[in-house]
Amino acid sequence: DPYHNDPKRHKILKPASVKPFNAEPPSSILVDNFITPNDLFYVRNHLPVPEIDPETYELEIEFEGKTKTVILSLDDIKKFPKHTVTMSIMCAGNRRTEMTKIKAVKGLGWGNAAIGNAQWTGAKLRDVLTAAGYDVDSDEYKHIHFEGLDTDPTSKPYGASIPSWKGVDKRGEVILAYEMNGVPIPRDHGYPIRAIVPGVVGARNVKWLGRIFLSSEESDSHWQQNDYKGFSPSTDWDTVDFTKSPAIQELPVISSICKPIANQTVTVVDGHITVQGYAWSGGGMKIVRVDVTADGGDTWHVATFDGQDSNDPPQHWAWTLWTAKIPIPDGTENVELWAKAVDSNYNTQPESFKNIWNLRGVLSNAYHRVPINLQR
Ligand code: MTE
Ligand code: MO
Repeated sequence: DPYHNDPKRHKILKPASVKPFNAEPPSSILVDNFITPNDLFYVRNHLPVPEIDPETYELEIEFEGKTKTVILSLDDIKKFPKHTVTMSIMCAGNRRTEMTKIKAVKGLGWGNAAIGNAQWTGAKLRDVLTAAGYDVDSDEYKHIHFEGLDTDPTSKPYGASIPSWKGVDKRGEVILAYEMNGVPIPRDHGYPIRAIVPGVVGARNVKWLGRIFLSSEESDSHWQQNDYKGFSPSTDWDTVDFTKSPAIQELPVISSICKPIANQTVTVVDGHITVQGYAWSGGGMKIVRVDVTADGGDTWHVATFDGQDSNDPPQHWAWTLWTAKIPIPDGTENVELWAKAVDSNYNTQPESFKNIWNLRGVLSNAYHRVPINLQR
């Protein structure tokens, strides 16, 4: 069993698959903390968790067309100036099960908790590449590949790439992280080194980083080329052409209601109920507003923010936690809550899943709709 060395996980994580391990916490716990505790952070593994000895760990850095390989130990990476970013990581498939209600999709059945927010500490990729002899202002290579030390049965590693401008940009804050929330990164989340790419889809935040490769081309990995791409709702498995869609990088704006949960019975207090959730946007955009309605959009109530980073866009990497107080007319026995967020570019969420359905069930960011029952 290639999975026999996988780490122990918190019982609260609900597996969507066990081998490889994929699991999310109950969404209600997300709004309890601005920083998601490490053991409650969703896990998305495609392969067995590699067993890595920190003493012998090596990171290889290579440049296309050049023979030299730079090799760094864990201690070498820790010698660079330490940088911390607070940022959310979200899977492109977060909230997929809601999209599935329109029509089946291929992908793990994620609820709305395939997202978490953490403080990541490490060396700036910009500094590491500069030390490796790369002129970060040269634009010499278009793409930076990241390869994990997790491999499939044919020894092919998990891999992805990002545009190089993002990897070396001063404001990009891409780091080679060795700490998650102040402790060494747990095995499930990439021990000992993980590429942290703020504002960019989870899939490019490569865990158990073993190799960095600068190239004129994107990564040719399955996950870059034949997965994590969006398509028209009318594209099916007979017509899909993965070469025609770009790989997902910066994610669109999303929000979700975490409390109450669907079909919960909620007590009306002083004619009101309290609704809590998260909102987040990719590319370093900031959430500027969250609107909630309980009457199908006739009246919208603006949420207050409980947790938000002070960083300005385009370096606003963390999610926003919010609370809305919703008035409930006397006698109402049930309502459907809807939430939508607006980011600092005034982009907002699509109204329904019907028009954004795609065969892989990614980018599932339509209004969250949560039916609840009321009691007094
Ligand atoms: N990195 C490696 N090496 N192997 C993986 O399977 N999964 C990716 C990404 N990095 C993955 C990886 C995906 S799809 C997501 S959503 C995030 O890691 C999940 O990060 P987490 O498990 O720390 O929440
Ligand atoms: Mo993912």
